[in-house]
Amino acid sequence: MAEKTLNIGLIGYGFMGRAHSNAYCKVNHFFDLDTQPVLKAACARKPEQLAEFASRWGWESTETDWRVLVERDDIDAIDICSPNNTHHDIVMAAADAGKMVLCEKPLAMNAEEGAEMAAAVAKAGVPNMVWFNYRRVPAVAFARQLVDEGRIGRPFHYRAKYLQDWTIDPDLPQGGATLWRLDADIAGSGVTGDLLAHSIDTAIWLNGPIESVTAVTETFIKERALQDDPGTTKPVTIDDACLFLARFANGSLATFESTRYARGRKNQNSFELNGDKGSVLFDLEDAHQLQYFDHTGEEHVNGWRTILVTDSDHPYMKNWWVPGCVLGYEHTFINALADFLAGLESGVPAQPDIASALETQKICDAVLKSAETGIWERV
Ligand code: SOE
Repeated sequence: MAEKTLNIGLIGYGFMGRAHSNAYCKVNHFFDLDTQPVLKAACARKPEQLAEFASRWGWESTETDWRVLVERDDIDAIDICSPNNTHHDIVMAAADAGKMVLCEKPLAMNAEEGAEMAAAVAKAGVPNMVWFNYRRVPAVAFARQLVDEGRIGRPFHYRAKYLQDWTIDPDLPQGGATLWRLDADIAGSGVTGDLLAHSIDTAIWLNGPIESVTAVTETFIKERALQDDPGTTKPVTIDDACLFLARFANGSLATFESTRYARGRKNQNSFELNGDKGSVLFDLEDAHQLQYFDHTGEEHVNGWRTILVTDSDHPYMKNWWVPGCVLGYEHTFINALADFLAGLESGVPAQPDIASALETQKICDAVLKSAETGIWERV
């Protein structure tokens, strides 16, 4: 049984508000932790929807102003699930109030904001984490284990794709409660911050720092109506697609591709890493397995093998079901939260924290800059 409690104040009740609420409800059912999160207060601007959300998930109280939430004495940690243009101000205020911070990705609108946020939490000495949940897919963590075990050897190539298709319809509006990801003033960027930030976080976790990039972006639909004012249209300034080349500090080369215009691709987040001793291939649309090529065995029987990453000695799996029973999207948030709480107990902070997520933000900025300048940019 958990001995301590951690009072959470959650901001935002959309897709991520639900994913995080679920994690707070479940984490102690599956992980042995000293700390039990308490769903203390949920915060959002629309009182009716907020009340419905709070009662559905069991939040004890509500606030409609995040500044009030941050100042509450009974809140230990602020969890930010609101749109990207709110992250900076909330983190700054939360750090100032001495609260722990859990922040959704992308960290910020740009690296300048991110650097201020990293400095603020460092100065306040408050534990913090950015929810790059795909690190917590057991098969992705298992890929990292294979890298650490030296099974990939000297890396040569990294190939990442993050493909979706939900914005192809030109009649889809932008902005508003659900489509703010299409509005650069709120999201900061398009697929670069929303999708490639995930790919970059995974890539630098598996293969180390990225030194330089050269990118191309495209906005396919140039104008969209506003969700909140259908009669008015506004130019679209997000990147609908972004492709970039990168050089890693370890000498390997990478390609990254992301779009919301790949018809038929719903959430294809995939990567392949090729080294002299072996390769790994992961695809979120087959999230329970990892493809592994081992070149160290006898040549005539070498081949790609598909590893079902569900055994109790695979990452995270001893906390879940019996072998062969696969996890889903929501479990990645529970695993992430378990790591955060375990980090509080061990004193070894869960990653990526804000300082580490700033590296991803810097790469996103360099990518967007390169798309403008047309030349290689150093990170
Ligand atoms: C966008 O469609 C989105 O919801 C991202 O914002 C998430 O980070 C990604 O994991 C799934 O797709």
